[in-house]
Amino acid sequence: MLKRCGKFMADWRDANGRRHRAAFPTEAEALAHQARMRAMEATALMSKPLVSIVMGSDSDLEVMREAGKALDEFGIAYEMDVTSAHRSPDRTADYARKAAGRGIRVIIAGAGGAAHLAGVIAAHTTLPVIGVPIPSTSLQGMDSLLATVQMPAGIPVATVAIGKSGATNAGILAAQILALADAAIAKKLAAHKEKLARGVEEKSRKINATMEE
Ligand code: AIR
Repeated sequence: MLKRCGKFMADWRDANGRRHRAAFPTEAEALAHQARMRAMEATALMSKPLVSIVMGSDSDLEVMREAGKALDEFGIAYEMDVTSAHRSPDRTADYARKAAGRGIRVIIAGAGGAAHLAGVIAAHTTLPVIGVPIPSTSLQGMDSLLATVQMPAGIPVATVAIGKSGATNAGILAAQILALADAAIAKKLAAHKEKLARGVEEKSRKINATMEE
C-alpha cells in the first residue's frame, strides 16, 4: 500500500474509470475504505447500463425484447428507449451524441420499413452500433434489412438478421464487444457456446434413438 507523508493511501476507480485516492492514519483503515469503495463501484458498474437498446416505435418492442433477454443471460445492464430517425430527428441526434458520455459502450438500434435509425445514430457517435431490421408488414423486413445494412463507407452499422433471431444475436454481439475488456463476460460467452454444443449433442442423440426404434 502506498504511503505518503506518514499516511496510508486508499486507491480505487469509480464507475467511469476515474482514479481516486484518500489518506488514512493507519493501513487497516485505508485497506477497509479501499475495499468498501471498490465493492461499491463494482455494484455501480453492474447496474449502470453499458448497452442501450433503442427502437423506432413501441411496435418494435416484441422483437427488441430478445436483445435484452440475451444481455440478461450475461448479466449485462442495459436501458431501453424509443426514438425515431424520422419522427423525432432532434431527439435521435441528441441521444446518439450523449450516449458515450453517459457510459454507454454499445448501441443496439432496431427499426422497420425505411429503417434509418441505426445509420443516423452511427452518424452521430463513434460507439459501435448494431442494427436490427424489424420485420415489416408489407415487405416482411426486406426493406428494413436493406435500409439498415446498406451504409455508405465510413459509417458502419453491424447489421444482424431480420427479426427475433437478429435481436438475440445483437445482444450476444454486444456482449462479445464488451467481453474484449471484461474477463467475466468472456467466461459467460464461452459457457454459452458450450451450452449450444451440448444442445446439438442432445438433439443428435434423440434423433438417433428414434432411428433405432
Ligand atoms: N419507424 C419509425 N420511425 C421511423 C421508422 N422507420 C419504424 C418503426 C416501426 C415502423 O416504422 O421502427 O418498425 C412502424 O412504426 P409504427 O409506430 O407506425 O408502428
